[in-house]
Amino acid sequence: MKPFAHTSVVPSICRLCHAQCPVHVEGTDAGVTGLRGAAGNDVYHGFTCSKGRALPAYHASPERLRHSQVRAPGGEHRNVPVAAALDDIARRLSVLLDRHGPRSVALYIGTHGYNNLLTSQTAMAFMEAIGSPMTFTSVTIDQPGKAISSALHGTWLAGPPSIEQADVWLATGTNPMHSMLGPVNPGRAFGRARARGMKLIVVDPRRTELARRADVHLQARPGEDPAVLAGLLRVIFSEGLEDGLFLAENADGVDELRAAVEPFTPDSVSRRAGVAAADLVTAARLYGGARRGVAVVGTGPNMSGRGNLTEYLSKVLMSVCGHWLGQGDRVPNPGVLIQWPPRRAQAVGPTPAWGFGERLRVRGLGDTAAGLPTAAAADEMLLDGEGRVRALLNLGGNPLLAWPDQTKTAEALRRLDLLVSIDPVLSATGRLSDYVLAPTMFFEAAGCSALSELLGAYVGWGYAQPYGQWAPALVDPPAGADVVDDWKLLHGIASRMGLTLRVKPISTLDPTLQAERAVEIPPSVSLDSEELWAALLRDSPVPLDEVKRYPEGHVFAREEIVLAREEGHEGRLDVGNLAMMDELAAVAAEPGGAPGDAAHPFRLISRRLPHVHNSSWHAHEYRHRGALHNPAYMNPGDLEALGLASGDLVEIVSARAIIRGVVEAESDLRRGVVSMPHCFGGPGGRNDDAVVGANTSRLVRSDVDYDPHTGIPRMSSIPVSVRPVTAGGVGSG
Ligand SMILES: Nc1nc2c(c(=O)[nH]1)N[C@H]1C(S)=C(S)[C@@H](COP(=O)(O)OP(=O)(O)OC[C@H]3O[C@@H](n4cnc5c(=O)[nH]c(N)nc54)[C@H](O)[C@@H]3O)O[C@H]1N2
Ligand SMILES: Nc1nc2c(c(=O)[nH]1)N[C@H]1C(S)=C(S)[C@@H](COP(=O)(O)OP(=O)(O)OC[C@H]3O[C@@H](n4cnc5c(=O)[nH]c(N)nc54)[C@H](O)[C@@H]3O)O[C@H]1N2
Ligand code: SF4
Ligand SMILES: [Mo]
Repeated sequence: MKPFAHTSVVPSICRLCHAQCPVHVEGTDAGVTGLRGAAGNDVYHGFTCSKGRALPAYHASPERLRHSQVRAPGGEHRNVPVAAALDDIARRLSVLLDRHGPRSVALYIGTHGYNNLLTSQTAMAFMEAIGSPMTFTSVTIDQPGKAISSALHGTWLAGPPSIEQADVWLATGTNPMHSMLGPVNPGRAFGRARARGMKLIVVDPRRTELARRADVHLQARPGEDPAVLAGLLRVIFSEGLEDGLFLAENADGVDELRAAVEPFTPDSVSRRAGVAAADLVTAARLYGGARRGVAVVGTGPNMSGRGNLTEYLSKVLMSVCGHWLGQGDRVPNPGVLIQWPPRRAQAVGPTPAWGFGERLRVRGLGDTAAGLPTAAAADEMLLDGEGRVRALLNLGGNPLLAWPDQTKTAEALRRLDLLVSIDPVLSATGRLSDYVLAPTMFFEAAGCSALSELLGAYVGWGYAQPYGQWAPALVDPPAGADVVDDWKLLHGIASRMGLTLRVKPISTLDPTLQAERAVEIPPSVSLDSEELWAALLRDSPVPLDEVKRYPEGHVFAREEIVLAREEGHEGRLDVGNLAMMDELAAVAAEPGGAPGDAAHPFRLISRRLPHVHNSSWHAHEYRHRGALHNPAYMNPGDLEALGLASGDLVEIVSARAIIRGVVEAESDLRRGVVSMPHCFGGPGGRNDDAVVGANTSRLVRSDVDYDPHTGIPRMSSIPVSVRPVTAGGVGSG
């Protein structure tokens, strides 16, 4: 019995993005008709965005697959009963495993694989059951520097202050106002923090919605973030703003760090990054002078080269200033659905960042703290020989639009013996897939706030309170639809292969406990999704049944203060990691600041739009000048110099490819950059259409200018030139 049988407005959770906003869904038992923010919620305060408010439209969309699809020999897709699809997929996977071994089968967990924890946990259990190490995720083409820098620097068990506790916030290349990757309801959270005196520093080539609220906006050239952060550290040391006591007790490598930042004088940073030296000094004084602070890095710098170093220096800034929570401080979120390790004022020392696990066959890459390099997944499909990847399970991702180097990705996906996507629409990747398995969507499935709670593991993200919410399935799938929850599709394949899945719990982060408490699902045993959630959350600090008692979401009465360091504890942070100091020396030795080579004088940078989520659901809500394309935003001065005006069609040329874009004036951008959203492009990855947009990943090469460990190539700050499309004159990318 679904809740709409009883009432017409029901509380639930939006699951279009990681923010998981509580919402009030209007509908009947025939379907959802409307959606509002959950006014009265003490954490989100009624927040929703236009994407969330469009969920009812997505549910009803004609684009939405009501049946799984099989690709006919001619390339077109037609309906197939899900049972028949799973039979054939299981048979073909078994043949590949027999003939070519486990490495021939790879998994890619994309954004909507992650957004649904049951699915990602089940998928990892599937890979373990077949013995394949080839799991790729969007993490290594997103912000791999986060996990790498934590491994190199070590972690502070008490964690960072929340937005309610911080006296200063340094945001480098992230725009939570649009991305929602940051504190919950970022507009309100930053507004309130600013009102109580928190200082805000933003480093971004664009005057973003966050930068407009900043005390200091360092509108630096893209890719110069290591120099900017090293410059801040140098001022902090030279003015004695470091926390000497914290460093003496908890960190190694201070002398190495001091020496390594020495070349980054305010004047030299000013020259290379194009920011005023006085602003850099002001920012350093604001940051270093505060008691508790946060330094957070986003996708921009992670994709602009040297992302590990930028993320590392950002954590080092927190440690050098002793900005982490200390003994006696309030723990923002002691945990509701997730058991966090006890918060103590002590360091866990560095752990291996790379050089372990599966080796890839290209570019010397291998497993890392952030996972296997997704930028090399296409190479693993293309390169002949022992171990070639021949099948890919694509879970809620869209490789053809999202992976770097679109041309190579297309060739690789076409070469596969078997490509299976789990996706509620026929995406660009779906069109190349042998099967597209149609899952249930959003309000047809149960969900909870565990994902947002898990984001609290990262500096600057997640809940500032012990908040939890559960949302049961609200509506049935459309009449006649042949769809099931994503994880059941994977279980269906596993059952047919005779595999028992050992699905790891969500509620604990301890690997030993995860292995011990795994939920066994033998072939042909069926659980319903609510039972699986309950099993995977059975060790939660607040029992799931208690969370369910508050359908509107609830702040639970859990209080914790940071404990003292344990007697005899020896873990120390490393602020002078050798590899990072070497990389910083390499930055110091580069001239920096060059806008690109003469042939490619602009830098194309990534950005997000408030009403579009990566490649999903472009046909709804989002329109720019009546079309669905991703504008190429440029400074009006640059447009004028090129003889261009908003709405003009241009060619954007990199060393790799040419795409077409429609330029749009944006005075918030610094000159010399082109800012263009990613994950656009037409059916099958078509790029020559100013109506549906062009794919910026086509401009990227994955085998030059990549990180030697995570493999992430330059996906932002790409050297390009821009030229008008003259009538009749152009080819397409
Ligand atoms: N509305 C919306 N929300 C989303 C998404 C979406 O597509 N739409 N995507 C989701 C995903 S998958 C993720 S990972 C998160 C990402 O979340 P964020 O990292 O906050 O992403 P952006 O909002 O694109 O912010 C990146 C910023 O980096 C800047 N930038 C680009 N290059 C550089 C550089 O070299 N240096 C510096 N300092 N800045 C640079 C850009 O101008 C931009 O303002 O957002 C998530 N949320
Ligand atoms: N050049 C460049 N490239 C980039 C980026 C950039 O900034 N610049 N950003 C990178 C980042 S941060 C990321 S995370 C990746 C994104 O990489 P991906 O995750 O591979 O791409 P998405 O577009 O998010 O793919 C989401 C897919 O999930 C489907 N979907 C929507 N709802 C559901 C659902 O309920 N269930 C299921 N199963 N599927 C659903 C959508 O139809 C879509 O096909 O792209 C990366 N690529
Ligand atoms: S930010 Fe928007 S899309 Fe994301 S969960 Fe909230 S309402 Fe949904
Ligand atoms: Mo992402």
